[in-house]
Amino acid sequence: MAELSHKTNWIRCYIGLGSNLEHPVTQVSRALLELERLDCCRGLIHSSLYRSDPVGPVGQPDYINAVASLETTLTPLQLLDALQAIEQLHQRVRIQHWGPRTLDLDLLLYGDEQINNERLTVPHAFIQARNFVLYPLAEIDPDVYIPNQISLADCLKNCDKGSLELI
Ligand code: ROI
Repeated sequence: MAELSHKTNWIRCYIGLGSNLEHPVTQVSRALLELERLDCCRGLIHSSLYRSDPVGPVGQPDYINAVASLETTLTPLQLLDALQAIEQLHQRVRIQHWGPRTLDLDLLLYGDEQINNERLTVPHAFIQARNFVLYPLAEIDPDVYIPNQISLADCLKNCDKGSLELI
């Protein structure tokens, strides 16, 4: 009898991290450790931490941003649930649209999939417009494929680095 073989499908994903409340460097560093420990996930890599000017309402503190990448066997919505559970561990509260937050974890890319449902848009809707996503992403994977969009190199040409700085 032929040997039964089971091949696990690992999908590489990219996650944007951001924080501008309650010691943002600590929030993002802790979240990276929590991502590393997620069930059904392996091979975490991450960018440096960056300081960025806030996009959104004026008067909020600067953000600390990073991008992480991992492989997962979770479905997109299972991964989203896991990311939201980590946000909850960081006492994430949604008070103001685009307002300050202790921790934001955005699923940027899930393999080469395009996803559009009421909970999730992948690639992330603003991936092309945000220097605090594009530059850290390029640091860890300059050749990453962004489905149905221009190359990361072209996105970078269109997106000013502004005052984004490595910390
Ligand atoms: N601005 C910056 N610089 N970094 C973020 O991670 C970030 N996240 C957000 C909004 C409020 C849009 N602004 C941001 O969700």
